[in-house]
Amino acid sequence: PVPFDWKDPLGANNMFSEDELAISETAESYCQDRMLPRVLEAYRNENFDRKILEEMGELGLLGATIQGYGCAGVSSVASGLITRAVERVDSGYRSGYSVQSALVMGGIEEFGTEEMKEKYLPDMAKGKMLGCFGLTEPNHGSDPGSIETIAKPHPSKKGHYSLSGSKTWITNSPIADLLLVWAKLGSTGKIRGFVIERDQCPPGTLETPPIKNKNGLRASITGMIQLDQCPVPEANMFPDVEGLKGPFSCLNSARYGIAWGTMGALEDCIARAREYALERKQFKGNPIAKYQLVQKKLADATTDAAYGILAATQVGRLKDEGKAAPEMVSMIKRQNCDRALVNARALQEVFGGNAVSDEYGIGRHVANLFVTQTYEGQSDIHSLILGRTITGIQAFY
Ligand code: TGC
Ligand code: FAD
Repeated sequence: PVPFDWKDPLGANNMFSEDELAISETAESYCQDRMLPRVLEAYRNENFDRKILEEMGELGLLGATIQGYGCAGVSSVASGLITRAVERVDSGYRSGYSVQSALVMGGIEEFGTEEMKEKYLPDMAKGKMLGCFGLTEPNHGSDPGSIETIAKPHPSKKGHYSLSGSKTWITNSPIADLLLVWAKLGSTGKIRGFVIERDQCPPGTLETPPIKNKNGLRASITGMIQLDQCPVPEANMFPDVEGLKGPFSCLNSARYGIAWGTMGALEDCIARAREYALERKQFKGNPIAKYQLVQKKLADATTDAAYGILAATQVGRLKDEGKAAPEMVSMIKRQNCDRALVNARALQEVFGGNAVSDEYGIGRHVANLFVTQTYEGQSDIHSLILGRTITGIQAFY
């Protein structure tokens, strides 16, 4: 019989092209050799090293699905494999990478003018210019249709809008050079996207204080965006997209990436728990891996990771053929985040008291995976998106 490989239980590697496997290997080697050694310190000290994005840029891993502008132009499955490699190390590193690649570069590529693309994408692809994506506000998270940040004609600067409002829980905001901010245009009340260059903002009009002391995602940097009559050139508004379609189109790609990434984090939990269970002995010198209850935890987690990879691969293929409905993305984002979190929590038990030591890595994944289940649409919100499409009745309001 064909031997079973617990690292690739359903033979997903057979579904990837040679190019995709090569890209995956480049990403995995970089992440294991260069990122992994930094993560414990970064997580302890809540320190995001922006050089990581520069290093990823040097390898052509940023904005990788974009054609041209210094980007690699790879398939959606290849970008999923990169995302999985990054999150195998840490969801916080994947967060920094996803915001740069999917939310900001992806948004500019889809909705920006040719001038914006030429001006920003090549430097962003190199990781020399960092972006953040500001949608969530202190009073509006799951319901971004109600955001209050407003753009009006600037009272004194001709050809400029004046943006006022505040955004919270924004990944990369304290270090971002470019801020993609979603605000309502005063004249129409419709949501529009504005690309703000930090170094063009006069003092006092833009502040991005960090949010410290997080109990998850500590290797990523998170903050607020506070805008006080910030002047933004009219040319920096996305010209043709209005309403929630703008931010949600960017989110389709980022949510797709999270479905891949969380499987990387879960696979790392499985590998760590398996190794620990084979080494740790209890009761007459038996490795705890001998006990059925421990084996069931590994069987459950390995099954969910394998199914999750197959589903993400299928949606990736459909995405490239223009056949992926946004609800498919909701389905894999919800399922993979939920299963990653449930299984990581179960595998944490395998480590006994040692699970509490950060040296074992499992607690870090569990805390991170709570965040992945919450941002980009909390799982219950994705349940309602699916419920709405299944029944034709919306349950939000
Ligand atoms: P709804 O009526 O559903 O839609 C309004 C308009 O938007 C269009 N639309 C989409 N377009 C493209 N892709 C999608 N997935 C779309 N979903 C909706 C829709 O067609 C409609 O267009 P139009 O032209 O008719 O106006 O709007 P709603 O207000 O009823 O939405 C409800 C709900 C709950 C589905 C939505 O608001 C939602 O998804 N909430 C979750 C919020 C969220 O995901 N926030 C993410 C913030 S960014 C973030 O977390 C980044 S973390 C990054 C990291 O660190 O990795
Ligand atoms: P709420 O909307 O207040 O929801 C609280 C709870 O109520 C949730 O469980 C939710 O599912 C539930 N709920 C709400 N409405 C309903 C309903 N109608 N029916 C049933 N249940 C409901 N945002 C950005 O814009 N950019 C970023 O880069 C970004 N990065 C983030 C990084 C981190 C570390 C974190 C924690 C968040 C980040 N976010 C970002 C914000 C994130 O997208 C929001 O936290 C998320 O959308 C949920 O919004 P909320 O926190 O306001 O929760």
